[in-house]
Amino acid sequence: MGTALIYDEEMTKYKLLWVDPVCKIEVPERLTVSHDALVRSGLADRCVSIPVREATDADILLVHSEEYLEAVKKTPYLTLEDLKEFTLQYGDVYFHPNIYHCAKLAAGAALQLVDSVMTGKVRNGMALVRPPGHHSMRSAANGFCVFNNVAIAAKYAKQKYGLQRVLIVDWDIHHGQGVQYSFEDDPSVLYFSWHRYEHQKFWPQLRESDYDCVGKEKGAGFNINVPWNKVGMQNSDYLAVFSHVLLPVAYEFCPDLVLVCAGFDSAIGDPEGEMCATPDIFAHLTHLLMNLAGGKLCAVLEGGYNLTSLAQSVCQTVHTLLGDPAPRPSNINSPCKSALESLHCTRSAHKKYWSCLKYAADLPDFELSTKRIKLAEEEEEKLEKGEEAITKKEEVWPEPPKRVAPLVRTALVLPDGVACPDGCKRFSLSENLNPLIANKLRENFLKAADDSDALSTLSTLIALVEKMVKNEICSGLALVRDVSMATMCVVQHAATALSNRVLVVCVGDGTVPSQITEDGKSLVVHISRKEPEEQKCKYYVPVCLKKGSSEVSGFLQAMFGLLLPLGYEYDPSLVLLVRMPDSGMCDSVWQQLTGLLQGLAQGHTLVLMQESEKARVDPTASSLVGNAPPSLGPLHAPLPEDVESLESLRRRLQTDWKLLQTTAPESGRGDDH
Ligand code: Q9C
Ligand code: ZN
Repeated sequence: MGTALIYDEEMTKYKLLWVDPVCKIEVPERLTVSHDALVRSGLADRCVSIPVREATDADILLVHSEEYLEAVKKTPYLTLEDLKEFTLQYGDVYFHPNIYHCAKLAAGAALQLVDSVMTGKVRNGMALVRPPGHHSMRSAANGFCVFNNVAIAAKYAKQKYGLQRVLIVDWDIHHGQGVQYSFEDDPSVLYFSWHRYEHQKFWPQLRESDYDCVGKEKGAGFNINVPWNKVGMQNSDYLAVFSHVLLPVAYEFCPDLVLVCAGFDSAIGDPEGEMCATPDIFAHLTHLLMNLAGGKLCAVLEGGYNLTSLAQSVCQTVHTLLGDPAPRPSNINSPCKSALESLHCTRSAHKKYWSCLKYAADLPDFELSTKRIKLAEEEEEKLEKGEEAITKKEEVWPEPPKRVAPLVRTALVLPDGVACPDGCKRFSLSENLNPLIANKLRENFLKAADDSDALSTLSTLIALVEKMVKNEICSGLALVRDVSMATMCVVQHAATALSNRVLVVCVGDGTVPSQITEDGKSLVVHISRKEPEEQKCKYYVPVCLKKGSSEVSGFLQAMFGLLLPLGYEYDPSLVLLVRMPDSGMCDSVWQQLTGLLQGLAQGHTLVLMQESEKARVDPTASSLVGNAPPSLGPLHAPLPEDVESLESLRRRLQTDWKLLQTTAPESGRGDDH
């Protein structure tokens, strides 16, 4: 199933007609450069192109008042002077005789996207629109926005398709206060936003953008704000918030549809955001959302004012929507102190609403809560002394590397008689086995038996790994007689012979060969029901989860709180996912795990399973080729003892693995940018 791209040149046909330093960055070229970049990279051609339509009055009235709609309707007929005058009643926005038409197309584009995804015409998609939407309110234009495209889309999706839960992820660098106001008391729409805040110093300077505004009445807990109190946030800061706040809550919420307020002013080079996350981060943010809601994801453009950064970020997003493997994450380091403070605040504000956050750390009730006031005072002093000498430096960053998807997406090593699923390639040794490798394998692994069958499976596996490392094949799956031995064999070959870092994720109670983790060339995460022996080194992470009715939530907790951040920080070039015999893991969770891990190592995931698990081949292959698994359903609370042991493990490991942090170090330490 494909990816929709919705765009119409008409939306470039309005612009600022007078001098206004605040509005001059919102230019028609924002759309043309984004679209041109998609065309030039061949991405546009790979998408299903869907026409825009005008949103109807009824559509617009889902969010806006009649008075406001009627007022905007008159703007095409106003003189320049009257347009200026009309504009003045709103904040940071401009009108133009053609903006009403464009605003109807922008909202209509979002609705066309929702329709294409909900009817199954495509799996996901992106709408490139102007004007943006997330700042506009029931009766007010604001922040370059006229109609609230995404809020309208959410209401429309609920009404037309009877959806029960819609998730809105707002990764634009401004707070989408219009979206927040639209759904504040509505538990069926979960709104997540991170935004430049600087303790309320940054536009739109609202008290209600802070972390403690969690929604009202029935909607309490369904509004999540992560305020950034410093500029310069980087990839690690964004990933930490996804891992430790958004993803666990989103999975617990279990949306039927994901809408993204896809603003790219949160990327490096943007004059508004002044953040330092690189465009490739959007490949990861997108990937991480693509396994929710059965893959139903609609991204709608919001901000983004550095034309270079914007075009690159849009391409990264669309690449990922199309299913191309994400590039290796770049610039991963420790989240900065200020980001950890924000993370801590948001988690603690939401702990009473989400069972995945139930054991999140409380805030120290001094300091942080008074920070806003303290900062306001400092700022006044600064202004008095005239300290505010700002020189903006031009940011430079490398262009994201070309993303070439290997010709073969998924190759399978299967015993005769096991059918190869559609869309996959059966992998067998084309040439004769390299005698050197054969000898080594025989020596290392098959000393006792002269088992030609096992030898040929292992050597086929080695050949597969080599092709994956050379990027000729993206992912793989092998049914083997002895997963432990096959694991050893692959790790030794990849880590030693090819000198790559391998992330080994073992699920189930079998024994994991422990000698493979000594030198950091592999990182083993072993998830089992067994109480772990004490931990040997930072490269061996035993995770214990008790079996029970809530094992799904326990597993997800481990996946987002531990595995994902560890994986991102370790940055392997190959992921080996090992399903031990009797792991007892249900298909949908297994598929989520497989899907998530493919965000690492450029999608180079090799799955090993015991020969007896033939029934797992189809579901596993399905996620390896990039299909989104079905939703897991709303989740139960994880077992307290599971959460406790995960939490103590996380706390122990966070000195070695900085992305595991969920609170700011008490003082001094922390690499602040
Ligand atoms: N430098 C969107 O990104 N101006 N709107 C702020 C502070 C308003 C941004 C001035 C920015 C509106 C969709
Ligand atoms: Zn913005």
